[in-house]
Amino acid sequence: MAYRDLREYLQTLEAKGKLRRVTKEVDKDWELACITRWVLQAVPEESRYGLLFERIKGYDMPLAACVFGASREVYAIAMETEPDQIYEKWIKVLKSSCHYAEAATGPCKENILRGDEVDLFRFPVPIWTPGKDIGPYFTCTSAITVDPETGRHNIGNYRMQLRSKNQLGVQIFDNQHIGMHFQRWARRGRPMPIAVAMGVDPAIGLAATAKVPYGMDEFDVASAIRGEPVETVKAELSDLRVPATAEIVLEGEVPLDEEPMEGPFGEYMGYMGLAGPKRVINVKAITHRRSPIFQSYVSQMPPSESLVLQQQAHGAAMYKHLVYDLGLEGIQDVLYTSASARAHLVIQMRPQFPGHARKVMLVAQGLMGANSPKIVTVVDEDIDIRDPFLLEWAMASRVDPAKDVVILHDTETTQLDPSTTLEILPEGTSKRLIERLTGSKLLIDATIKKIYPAISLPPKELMDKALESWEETGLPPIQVPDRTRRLLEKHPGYGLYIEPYQ
Ligand SMILES: Cc1cc2nc3c(=O)[nH]c(=O)nc-3n(C[C@H](O)[C@H](O)[C@H](O)COP(=O)(O)O)c2cc1C
Ligand SMILES: [Mn+2]
Repeated sequence: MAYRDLREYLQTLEAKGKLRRVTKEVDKDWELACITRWVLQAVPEESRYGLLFERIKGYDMPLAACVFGASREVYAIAMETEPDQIYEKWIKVLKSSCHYAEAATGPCKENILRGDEVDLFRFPVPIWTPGKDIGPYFTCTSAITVDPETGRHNIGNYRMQLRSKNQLGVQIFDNQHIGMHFQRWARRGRPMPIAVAMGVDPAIGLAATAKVPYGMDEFDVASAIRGEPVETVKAELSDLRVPATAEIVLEGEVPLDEEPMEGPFGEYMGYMGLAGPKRVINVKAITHRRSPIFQSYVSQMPPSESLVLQQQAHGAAMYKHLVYDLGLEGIQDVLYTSASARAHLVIQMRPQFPGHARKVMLVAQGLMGANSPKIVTVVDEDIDIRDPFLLEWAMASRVDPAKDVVILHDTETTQLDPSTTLEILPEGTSKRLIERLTGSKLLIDATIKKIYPAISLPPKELMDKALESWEETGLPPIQVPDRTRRLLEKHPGYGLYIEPYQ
């Protein structure tokens, strides 16, 4: 059953034990970020939960954080599936054709503010890296725009700086869909109409943080995730559709001629993003529900909510490209590692011929446009790619660096990766030059490529037998790790060799 809105979703999350309320009064300008940061830094992903800050000093609005992406498990609840079914569900969604619905009105219109009544300071917008960020940022922003040629909606999540009571700074890159829309409006000489929905039903939030192929109407994508049409209503100031059950909707325009400085702002790779010229949104109307809930995503230093959101959605897109679009054989699973801020992609596969793994990693590094991975590691199917310990073991024991590592020079990079961009970021660098920087790629073939010695664990049969009478040892019970279970299953026998390309 689809979630009707954020409120209904939060009830479900709480019932599943994955939402905690913070009842202490907190200061949104430093304390809220620090408490959230501690939860992300200290609570292991398996037990992580979303947060509802009930009392924010100076505001009467609660704030929900990490409620869509505290962990893979929380993401699965938001998507109404199981953690190991997320990629398959995404693939089903991208293949389906579900259309959004149009309603005359909805709860998001319970309050309508225009002109002088518009005041963005009404919302408890936190400072996410206190002491370093320029100021408060909206981070959960399903930004709705249309391609003026096709009328199809894009929904994308882009962080927005609170600049004044009616102006936001927005980071629009040319190669993101919002940037493609902006250029199309600019060619017509017209400011781009925009609506920013906040506190939406999770299907919309997950669509907005995923890289969906350009041209798909993302209200349709969100409808496919829900399995039922998203209800939309007309915006007050434009023909844009907005989600009927959103907690808050900001409406306005991106003008063609304004590019003031924005930042510094703590970025998703775990470093400060420096100040630079960015676009703005002039907010001309706000509509909101009665007693709205303010939602934020938590990005910045990993582990973060924004990385879980992108790890799942980008992982699904990469898996779809490799397995379904390109029909590459032997691929079992893919993973953007948790710490790498989607820079490191690991592919688990069953190589079927010499050069197979190398072919796959060469293809994968070039996919996903500006979001292509910087490092690709390929491992065999006996390696549990969700376990960093075993990944490191494979790299240590199956890689001869001189033969198995490929470095590609002068490849596309992201300007948010300080390792490739920092040297020319200082002031005076033109925006065009920053956007055309190149970096490099590291590809590691950590699969077995020749007759190899067998692993030095006792055979499965004997290991299992020892477990059966574990109690008699007098030792405390043990939990068999997934990685060991997998290794034993893939190497059950007594032989002294492993033969590749089976
Ligand atoms: C919290 C958060 C903040 C983000 N901020 C930006 C941003 O400012 N600019 C940007 O291009 N992408 C940003 N992203 C990534 C986009 O949401 C993501 O690339 C998405 O696919 C963009 O939508 P699009 O594919 O329709 O362009 C952010 C993601 C999250 C989770
Ligand atoms: Mn898009």
